[in-house]
Amino acid sequence: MTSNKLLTLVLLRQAPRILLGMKKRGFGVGRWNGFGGKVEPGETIEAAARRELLEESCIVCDDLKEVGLLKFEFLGEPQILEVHVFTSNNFKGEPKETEEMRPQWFEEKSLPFDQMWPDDVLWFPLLLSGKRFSGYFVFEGLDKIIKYDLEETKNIKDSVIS
Ligand code: 8OG
Repeated sequence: MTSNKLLTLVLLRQAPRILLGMKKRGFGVGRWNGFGGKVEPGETIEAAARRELLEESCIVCDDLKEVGLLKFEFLGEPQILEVHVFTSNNFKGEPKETEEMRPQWFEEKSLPFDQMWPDDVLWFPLLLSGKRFSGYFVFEGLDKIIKYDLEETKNIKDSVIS
């Protein structure tokens, strides 16, 4: 039996820059990523995305757009991670370092993909060009993708990727 674990991920954009944070602890430590985490029981996915963004970067954003749905299977692990990806270019506050993340603005044209999750180089181009997308990635360990599907979607919920 597999079950899905719901997670959020927020990428803030201020063209031509995008905000990433260096993950300082826990899952994904040592990698640059957007801001996000687990959806709590009783919480909507969007509310979780706002809360995690605030907790990890001190930024308030009430204008999130859901752009992607990514699923991750790790060989030997029963749980599938289901990551709901949001973007926004409308937010308040300056990013501040927290216990979880050290924020830094990057030029969209020179993202540090060699220090990001290995799937990111595949779907970031879709996000950066304003597309919606769905993906399913099978990992062996934390560094190797052995199989994946990725598609542009009109409506994330209509994705054919299970
Ligand atoms: O609460 P925690 O820090 O463990 O949440 C994990 C965060 O990492 C959450 O924002 C979702 C995100 N995440 C994954 N896998 C991947 C991935 O392959 N690429 C990116 N960019 N983010 C990921 O869990």
